[in-house]
Amino acid sequence: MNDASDVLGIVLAGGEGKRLMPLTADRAKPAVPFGGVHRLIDFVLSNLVHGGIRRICVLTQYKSHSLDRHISTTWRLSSLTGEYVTPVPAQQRLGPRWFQGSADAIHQSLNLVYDECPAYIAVFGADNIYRMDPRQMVEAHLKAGAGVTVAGIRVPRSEASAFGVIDTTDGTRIDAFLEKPADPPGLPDAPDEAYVSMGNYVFTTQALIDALHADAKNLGSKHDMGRDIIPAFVEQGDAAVYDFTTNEVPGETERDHGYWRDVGTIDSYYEAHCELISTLPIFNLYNRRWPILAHPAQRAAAKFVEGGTANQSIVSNGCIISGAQVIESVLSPDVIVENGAVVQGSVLLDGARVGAGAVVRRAILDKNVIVPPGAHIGVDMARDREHYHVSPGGIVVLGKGERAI
Ligand code: ADQ
Repeated sequence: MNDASDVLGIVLAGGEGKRLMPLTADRAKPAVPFGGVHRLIDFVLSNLVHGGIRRICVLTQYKSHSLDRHISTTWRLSSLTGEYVTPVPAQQRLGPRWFQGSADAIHQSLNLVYDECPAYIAVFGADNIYRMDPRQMVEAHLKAGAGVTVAGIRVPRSEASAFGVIDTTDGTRIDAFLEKPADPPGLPDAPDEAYVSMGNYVFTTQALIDALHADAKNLGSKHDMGRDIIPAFVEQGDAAVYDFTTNEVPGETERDHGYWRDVGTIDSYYEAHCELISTLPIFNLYNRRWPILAHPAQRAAAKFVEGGTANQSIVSNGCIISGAQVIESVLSPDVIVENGAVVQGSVLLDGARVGAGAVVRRAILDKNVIVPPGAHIGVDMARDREHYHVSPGGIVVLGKGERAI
């Protein structure tokens, strides 16, 4: 099947993202900026849209204002051809309660499915960094003939307790599924690796509707896709797995083939940025055949004056580097770094300002953070721990609008 027109896309974007605090203090996790000019949700939406799935509902709930604004300003598809990306806030359609879990979010939004009558539904998460052609997964779903197909990838076993772990003997049928097990089992051919769910599912529409109705009646359920819905399909022998490494995307390189990152924590968010900035990065943001779409910042181009430099770095529009050094860093639009300042190994979001002579190392500065002249961040960790949020990996984070001391 190369025609994705009979597939409705549902993007789950209502997660709170507690482990990304303070970046999620004021915005939904899928709205967190990434890679200079993107937001996390741009990755899944780019994949769906390039893959021909162009009727997309984005289910939102938690602090959704900036996410809603981003979707309605950036993701305007052609209404002439019936293509759309629409944010769907929690609406209490089934009684006076907000979404209880990701499955309840879809259950409460089934009116969208009844309106569209699609043959298949692609339910994708909103906070991962990757490229994927969803058509190939839909094809695999048709071939497997199960009610649901789950995208799977190998990750180090040490990280697998954050994911749903898949057991398959024949590589297609899922024999068992454990959501976030404390002690995830390794693979027979690679004991240090586990096969996990990417949180992307393709359902045959009626199978999803039946499963959601059954789940809604189950008083013991948390109404969560990974905890309740997928295990229910597995129990009935009706779940298949799609091996993500078989997915091929135009323009990808050997290095970024199969690249997928969950950026659910400050450390993984920071690491994923580090993977963007080397000369030959593991994830190539410059693949023009499968671009990650973004809202173009209507700003003047970045400017370097007074001997200011940036090396192994991404510098967005509107930035001014004046007599300062920026090294191994990612700068969102409108960042200003002044005379004699050094920014190294850091991620600076929109409008952050680093004053003259300041030093910023291994830090994430959220939108509009101000680092006054001469201040030091990431230099004296004991002091930083007293004043700022510091991740387990030692990354110092200043929240939106914070002023460093
Ligand atoms: P998690 O990412 O931990 O695990 P969850 O917190 O439910 O699961 O988030 C999944 C997606 O659903 C995210 O995009 C989130 O924003 C969204 N979401 C969460 N609650 C929601 C709600 N009430 N309304 C709307 N959207 C909501 C999941 C799977 C694992 C899998 C990992 C892969 O459960 O099995 O391994 O994704 O990252």
